[in-house]
Amino acid sequence: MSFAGLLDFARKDIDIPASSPRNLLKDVHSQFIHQYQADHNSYMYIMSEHLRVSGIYWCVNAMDLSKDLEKMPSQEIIEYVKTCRNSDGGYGPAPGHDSHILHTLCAVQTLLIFGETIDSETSNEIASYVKSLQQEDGSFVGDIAGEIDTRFTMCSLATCHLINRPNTLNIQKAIEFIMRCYNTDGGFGTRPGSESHAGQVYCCVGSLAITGRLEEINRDRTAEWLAFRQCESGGLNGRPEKLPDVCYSWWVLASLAILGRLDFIDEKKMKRFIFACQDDETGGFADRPGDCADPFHTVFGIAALSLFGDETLEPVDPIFCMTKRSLGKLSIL
Ligand code: GRG
Ligand code: ZN
Repeated sequence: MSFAGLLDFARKDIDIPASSPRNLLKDVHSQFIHQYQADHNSYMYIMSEHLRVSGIYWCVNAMDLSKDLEKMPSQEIIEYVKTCRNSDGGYGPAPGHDSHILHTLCAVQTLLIFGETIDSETSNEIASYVKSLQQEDGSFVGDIAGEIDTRFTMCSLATCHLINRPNTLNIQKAIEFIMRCYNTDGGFGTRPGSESHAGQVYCCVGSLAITGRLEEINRDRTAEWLAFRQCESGGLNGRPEKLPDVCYSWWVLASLAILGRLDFIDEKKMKRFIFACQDDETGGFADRPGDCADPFHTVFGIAALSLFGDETLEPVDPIFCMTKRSLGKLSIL
């Protein structure tokens, strides 16, 4: 490899192609999402059964943010999500799959986006499932496999908040565990001693916000670590020396919004990167310009643009990643 080639390899950023889209192509994304969820025979659909309920939340939320929720087959989706519920009170990704906190939160979010009432008995059972995941040290496992991760703390606290059962969990211990994952650089990791990662910062800052404990951290220090995620291209990475990816537009920007520091990011450059991740032919957003679009990067790309106040989109809540409309215009910030 030439010296110039080596330099290019070491440079952790991308060039935005001159032909990239420069504004939001909202309608083509609604078509992309609608088609994705309707085509049950596609390779992508069949291969993603293990994350189906999360996928449903990404699609339904993208449509709600795009003011196109009525285009989704609400009854069919609600019935499907309900069949994913297990006798332990949690939800799996598909019928007959074990419960997992990631899918339990996504199931609750999906039902609430459609305006479904979760009755008191169901809420109690969900809360008891979530409680069963909390460990002695305050941390949470995601399922019976027993892995501990700050993602599962955020999902557990968010689920119990959304079903109005916040005191089911040991909040003090949950926060003590989160604070053991707070690093001196201002970021948070998956577990005590783990490297700071923007996804985990979102989970930990979100957990502190849900429990009203943001005063535990130095907001400016965390916001500075987040602001350093912005690359020359305008895109954001998840940690130092990594490539930018459009989903970090959400994880980083939402964290900054929760911290009241959105202005730490160069909005113009960032929007340029987000717009460039759109596929103007198939619709949808990819992680980076020119890659293959998928519902995960589509919802988080759209949600980030909503945080910047795009008027063609519904306003999003930075903690729960749902429209303020579906949360009843309530925010706990
Ligand atoms: C949306 C309310 C709500 C809750 C969700 C599960 C969760 C809570 C958040 C996940 C946050 C997270 C960890 C995001 C990162 C996702 C991602 C792109 C992981 C890839 O990690 P690496 O190490 O990628 O493969 P990098 O970018 O570091 O190379
Ligand atoms: Zn990504």
